[in-house]
Amino acid sequence: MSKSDFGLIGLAVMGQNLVLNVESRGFRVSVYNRTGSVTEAFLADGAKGRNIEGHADLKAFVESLATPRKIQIMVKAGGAVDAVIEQLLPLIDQGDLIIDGGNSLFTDTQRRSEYLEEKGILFIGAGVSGGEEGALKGPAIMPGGPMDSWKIIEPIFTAISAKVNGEACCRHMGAGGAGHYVKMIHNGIEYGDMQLICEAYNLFKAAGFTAEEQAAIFDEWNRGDLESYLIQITSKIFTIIDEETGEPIVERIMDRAGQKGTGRWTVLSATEMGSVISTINAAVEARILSSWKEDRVEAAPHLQGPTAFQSGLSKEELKQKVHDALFASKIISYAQGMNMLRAASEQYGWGLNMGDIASVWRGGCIIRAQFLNRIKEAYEGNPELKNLMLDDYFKGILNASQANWREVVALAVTNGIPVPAFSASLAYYDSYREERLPANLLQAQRDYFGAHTYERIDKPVGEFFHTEWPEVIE
Ligand code: 2AM
Repeated sequence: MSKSDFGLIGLAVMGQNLVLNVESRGFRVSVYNRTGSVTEAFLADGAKGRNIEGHADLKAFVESLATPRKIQIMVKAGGAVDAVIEQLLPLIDQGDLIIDGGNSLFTDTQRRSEYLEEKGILFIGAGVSGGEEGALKGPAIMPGGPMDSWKIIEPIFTAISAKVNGEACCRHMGAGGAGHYVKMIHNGIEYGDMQLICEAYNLFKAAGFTAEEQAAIFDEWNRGDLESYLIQITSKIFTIIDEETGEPIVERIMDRAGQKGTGRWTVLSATEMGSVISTINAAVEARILSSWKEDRVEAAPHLQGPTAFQSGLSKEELKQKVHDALFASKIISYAQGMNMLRAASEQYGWGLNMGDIASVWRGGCIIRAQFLNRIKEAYEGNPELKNLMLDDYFKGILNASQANWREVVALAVTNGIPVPAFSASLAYYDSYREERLPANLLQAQRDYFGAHTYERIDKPVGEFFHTEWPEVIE
């Protein structure tokens, strides 16, 4: 029997669907799973009658692969990846390629890259996005690792990935952990997009919009400049009625959000590098706050706020203003995310290409959206673009939206409706365009208690001054 073109270890749903996707593009695939019964079930069901062979024995699995072997690991992120790598090492040869397609932390990927390079084993850390359906029909793939390792898997990954205008949503991102880093930022941005949509919904709900009306709004938005997968599914969510109660299902769902941690990793990495991603940060914190359900229920009767929602706006007016607030905030979130990627690229020497990243995110993944075409164009037009907000298209949108955006944030604040991501985005916008921030006072305070010195606006940069501040008498 001929050898397989590709091997995959880890047959949870993502793994199974990727196997089916690879096989459907004309490749022979071998599979292995720690628990053999899972492999058997897959062979008897999804893989039945297809060019897929399963193995209960890892050695036989490895031997079934054509060299250089291409083995993708799709197991739980963390120690399981290391465990599988260790099991493979005695069985594979120098020049074989291991791909980690899970949601690994980029520093783990950096470590594994170095470890395997020493042993002459090729390694690619690939972010894969698109959920179960994406894995089956075409995900966005963000591979990182040495270029020559990438070339080995490029034909298969290009074949299985999503396509936009005939272009594969899969490009080599950079060395080492670059692929998993880009995937991490993708997830952070996904958190931001979702939270912004939730804030729009919260305002609409307070203003008395029915689920049906909201389904129509998001459907309309999905046909305009906000067109995206997340807006589309949001529209559909509002159309689903709970059979038991006859209410929209969304109103029966517990308001306690889960997270697997990639959003938190994004925030940690941003803090470490001194990047500002306040929209994503707000989204991560909003999830954490949502999980304090019992505390919130307990606090609700004790802490006062405004009662009846008042806006003085027609529903049509409110809809338009919320649209502008959402779109402007989304631009800020992406501007922050792209700048964080650039900072990481400089720090780790990855040479990330912003246009390529936006291009890969256009299809297959959760944040896929029309507007990524604009981001791609912005960075292709000016690879050195300092901030997405300063690109002509995005600048135009922000300038045209800012008045409505402010009005929405003010309205939310007046009515006691939390809009952490809308307002964090607006504060970033207003800070970034401010020539003079109040950090002069901050410098005075630092000089007061710690003699940290300060620069003066009327003296050359780099010249430091100190004031003898009056002694504080307690
Ligand atoms: P299992 O079916 O044997 O549990 C998602 O959990 C996937 O990762 C599953 O295919 C699971 O295999 C696999 N997995 C989790 N931990 C693993 C480990 N330590 N070694 C090998 N596979 C593991």
